[in-house]
Amino acid sequence: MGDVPAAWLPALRGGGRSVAAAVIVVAALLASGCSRSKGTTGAAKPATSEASPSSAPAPPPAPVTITYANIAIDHPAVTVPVGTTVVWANAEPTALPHNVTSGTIDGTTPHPDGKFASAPLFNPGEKFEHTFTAPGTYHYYCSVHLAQMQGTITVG
Ligand SMILES: [Cu+2]
Repeated sequence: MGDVPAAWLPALRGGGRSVAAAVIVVAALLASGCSRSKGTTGAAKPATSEASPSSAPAPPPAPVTITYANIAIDHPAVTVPVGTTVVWANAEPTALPHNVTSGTIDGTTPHPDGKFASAPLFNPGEKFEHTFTAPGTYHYYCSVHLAQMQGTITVG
């Protein structure tokens, strides 16, 4: 214990044993209360981390893969839900690059519409992907093989 303030001395001398005891009890409570509050704070952390959101956002639709092989599109017309990521994979057995260009072909004249486009050429083993966030009908082609490689993605 530290020094007792001078103002308390008369009470202590006057047979105030209970007052002295009360001072000790208060001091003990303050000391233990201080350490107890630290422990409580630490114990409270796991409780707050257990809180989970009541409604998690719906997961995005599974990706859909379109394969380019033998200068052809395996699924030239696909329908997917909004939010789907479409992956074009070049699976040619030999070194034959392709591309994905959004737009249509009129006869032999391509009309790119600028909605999406892969690199000018992507090689066997490489991929291009695009996520469709709005409903609609999207046309695309490979500008290297206009006649053989045209497709449509219907989103909705
Ligand atoms: Cu091609």
